[in-house]
Amino acid sequence: MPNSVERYPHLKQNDPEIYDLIQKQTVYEASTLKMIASESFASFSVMEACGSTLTNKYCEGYPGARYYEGYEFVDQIENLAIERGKKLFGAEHVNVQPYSGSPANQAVYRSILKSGDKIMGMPVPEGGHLTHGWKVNFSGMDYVQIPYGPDPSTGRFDLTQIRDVAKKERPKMIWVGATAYPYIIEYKQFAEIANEIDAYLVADISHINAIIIAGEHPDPTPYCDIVSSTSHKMLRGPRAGFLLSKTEDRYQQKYHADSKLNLAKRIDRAVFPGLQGGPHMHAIAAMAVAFKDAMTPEFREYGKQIVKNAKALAAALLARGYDLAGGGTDTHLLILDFRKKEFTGKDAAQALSKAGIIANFNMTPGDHRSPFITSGVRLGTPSLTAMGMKEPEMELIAGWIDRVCQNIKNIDVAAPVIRAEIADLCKKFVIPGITQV
Ligand code: DSN
Repeated sequence: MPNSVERYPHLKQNDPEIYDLIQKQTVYEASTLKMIASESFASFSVMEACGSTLTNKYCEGYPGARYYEGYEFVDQIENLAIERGKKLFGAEHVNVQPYSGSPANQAVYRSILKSGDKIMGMPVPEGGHLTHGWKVNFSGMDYVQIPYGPDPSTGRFDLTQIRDVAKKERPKMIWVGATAYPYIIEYKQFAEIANEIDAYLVADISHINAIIIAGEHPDPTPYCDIVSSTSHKMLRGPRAGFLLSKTEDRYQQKYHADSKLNLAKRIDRAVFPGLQGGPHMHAIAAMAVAFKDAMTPEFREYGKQIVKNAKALAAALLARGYDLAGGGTDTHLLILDFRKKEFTGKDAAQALSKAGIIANFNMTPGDHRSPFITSGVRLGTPSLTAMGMKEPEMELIAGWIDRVCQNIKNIDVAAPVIRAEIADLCKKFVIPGITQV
């Protein structure tokens, strides 16, 4: 077992129940295929920083302007995270304090909009995120979402139609970002649309930051007023968020003439004290570590291989007769489209899980089934790529997915065999943060 090494001796002694459950989850992750598109594997160094003594420290405020004493070293840590973030993404301003992606996005709203303003974003069933204006989220309750999404007939954005909606509705902000869109997002064209209507353009790159760093996806930073991201998912940092932005607000006179604060300062104020208290210094230190790792040639290679693997998996599934949303992928994820099958996305996700392929059911463009069962399954390659898997393994995985789908009615018989084969494959790979070498 790659993770049989005892890593948490104090925890084991003090709280065997929690220790045992962590061990079980670790063994589970090390012996199955983690294909949830928003997951990957954090390194040992990221986890060590995350589990460090920094968890004890309170230091409300920002470096050089704290409300608690004893900040000499934590200021240096936060400054390092900020400087590395600026260098990595070519950003003018970086805030590393958001507790995660949703709080980061809350701060976006609070820094540029007023309650009741119109925003354009993708509804969750179309592939957007809760915080992009979905009705059950604060963003859909306090702001008015003008929805857009991929064209059901192509699975891709129709920029002419999006421009028409934007010009008619004139939202004050446009979100560009997705959780289930397998294609390239053309920030330059979105920026042209935003410019025509004096709207802020905000990218949420949580899902795709590593492939942007690797040069496999267009870079939003030159085109967007703000870029929001998580630092977990494919970036392989801690569960936290960060915001990149321009320093000055190009719409200061139009929308914020009453404020003496520029965009960067308004973002900082929105995060603290607007929404949050003490920054999570353990997460900020781990984010600095992840930013450093992301500057290496190995990380760029990982980003490139994520896309190669997704394309190889897509090709292998198409070759076996499966439909994919939009017909393929340009990114880290693909959506199996089971609209023509008698089984649902949920049936398939549950059957895959029994066989050791862990993914999630997901709406597919043009879906006729409800979001609670769907006709799609979202598959991602970041975790497999972090383990070192390449095109030959994608071929094997497509074969296992096919066997699961062919045996969905007697999955309880088929699953244990497939699961054992998958566990055997996983043993051949070094899993970051799990395999001790
Ligand atoms: N829950 C994440 C995802 O799976 O895409 C987004 O925050």
